[in-house]
Amino acid sequence: MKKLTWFLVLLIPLAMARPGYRTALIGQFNLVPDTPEIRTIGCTYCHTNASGGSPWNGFGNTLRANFKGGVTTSLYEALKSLKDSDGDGYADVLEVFAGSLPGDPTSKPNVSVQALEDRLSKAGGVDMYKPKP
Ligand SMILES: [Ca+2]
Repeated sequence: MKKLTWFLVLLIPLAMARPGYRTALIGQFNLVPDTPEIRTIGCTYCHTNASGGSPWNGFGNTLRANFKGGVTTSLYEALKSLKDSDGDGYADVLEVFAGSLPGDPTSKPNVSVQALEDRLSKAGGVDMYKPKP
């Protein structure tokens, strides 16, 4: 029983801290918030494991490398860098815009880079992901 108590004491703060990053991304990406049945963004958006934690995928490492002023600022800076974190040929910002996973090379948009760049530009460009005041 004592081990279980310590496990819960350690687990609860971890479980409560990480959803804040996830919900920040949902807001910044202008996505539909989670419902009790559906998670809009899973932990594998930035982590290799479905339950989060270390290690991070390429996009998660890009965010971590830009982590200066909080998750929303680091996200915006990462997207502005036009990096292709998973090396699938699509810049992270294009994958965020298209709804594919910027840290998973098996997940990529099924339209051309040029078509996505044109659509992103018409939608407001990377500034549409600028942190909200
Ligand atoms: Ca991808």
